[in-house]
Amino acid sequence: LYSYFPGDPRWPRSRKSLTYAIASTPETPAIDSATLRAVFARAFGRWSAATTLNFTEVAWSASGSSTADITIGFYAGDHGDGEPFDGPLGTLAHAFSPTDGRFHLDAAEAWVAGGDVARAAADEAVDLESVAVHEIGHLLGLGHSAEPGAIMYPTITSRTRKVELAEDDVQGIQSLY
Ligand code: TQI
Ligand code: CA
Ligand code: ZN
Ligand code: ZN
Repeated sequence: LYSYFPGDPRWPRSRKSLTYAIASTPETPAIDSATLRAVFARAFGRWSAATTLNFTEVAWSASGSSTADITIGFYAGDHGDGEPFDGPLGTLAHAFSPTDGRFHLDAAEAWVAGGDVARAAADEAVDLESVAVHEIGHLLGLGHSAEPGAIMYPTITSRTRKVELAEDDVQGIQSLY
């Protein structure tokens, strides 16, 4: 079964349209920017298909005054929020609960975007879209699920792709929004 963050935080019901921006940090992996944007667009699309929410990419503002609801960025090691990343594998990414909107990815991972992760050269290759779909669940207020088939189930293996919402994820998000 799905769960929520303590206190059931959620985006206000009046906010059906949320915006996101992809930060250009120095640690952003050398993934072609069109591919990167397409992966996040597909990941958000899976959640919008199950709800009345919709997500629009807006430009990242380097001045720090980004108006996006959700900000996505790649960082290595200690990046100033008290939850340092740990190099390859271990923690892959983390997302804060609504309505914080921060979504950070560990720049040290062997990210695979839009390709066939099972055929990736690195044993530690991680499928970016799979992690993004899971973290977006957190950004929207879902905690972990006890259902092994769910996107929100707290296990992921390298070189594995898991991007389809399970019935449990759909029920969880529909009960929040
Ligand atoms: N990051 C953890 C996660 O997203 C961070 C975390 C730990 C967390 N406990 C939490 C977030 C409680 C919210 C609430 O779960 S991770 C998975 C999964 C990670 C883990 O890098 O370990 C996925 C990233 F679910 F497989 F464990 C993506 Cl899919
Ligand atoms: Ca890591
Ligand atoms: Zn962080
Ligand atoms: Zn999680």
